[in-house]
Amino acid sequence: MITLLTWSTPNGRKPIIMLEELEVPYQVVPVNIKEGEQFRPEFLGISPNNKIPAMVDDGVEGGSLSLFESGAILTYLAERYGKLLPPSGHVRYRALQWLYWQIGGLGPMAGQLGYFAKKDDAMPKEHFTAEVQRLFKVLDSGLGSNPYLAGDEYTIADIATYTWTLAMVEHQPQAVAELVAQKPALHEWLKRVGNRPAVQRGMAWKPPA
Ligand SMILES: N[C@@H](CCC(=O)N[C@@H](CS)C(=O)NCC(=O)O)C(=O)O
Repeated sequence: MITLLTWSTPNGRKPIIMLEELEVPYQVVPVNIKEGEQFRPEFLGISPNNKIPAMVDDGVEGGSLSLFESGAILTYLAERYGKLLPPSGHVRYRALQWLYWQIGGLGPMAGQLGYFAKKDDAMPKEHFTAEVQRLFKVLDSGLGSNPYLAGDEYTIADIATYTWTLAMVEHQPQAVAELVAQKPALHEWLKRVGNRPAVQRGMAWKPPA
């Protein structure tokens, strides 16, 4: 059985969407990062960086496998079930390219914008707004006339990038709404990915009250 230790954030939703796409059994252990549960020793034993998501798969030959970092978890699940990341070829490497771009670029910059948007200091707010806008333009031009980031195929790169792009559209509209309206490739991609039933189930997941 696969156990996800996660919360309802852009990074936390990625493996939920993935497991919904794969239609395999899994359970979720909520880790309330607002209450500091990411610092509990039992969670740190799995995710020493004190961040969600993390995953434990106890159905693996050679003993149970625990992982942290959403990109590693998505890659593992894609390869374990043979879906959403081809084993070789152009689509695989384009998907990995965009996955790393999201993990190293869009996610951290969007996270910083979310943090500084609530503060009084204008300088970091402007800096991270400009950076997120730049990354949105990169995303739009990267899509070009393709339906998905790696080309014709929907992959783990779309899952990873979607949760953060939507978070910006919903929570930082002052920074990105106008831009998205002017970028048909980006706008259509958001709709295309957001219409997938598995994505809708993953986005609707809520921790128990
Ligand atoms: N690069 C990591 C980032 C994970 C991350 O930033 N998680 C945030 C929630 S979205 C978190 O757990 N924050 C709690 C903390 O920093 O204490 C990944 O992709 O998994």
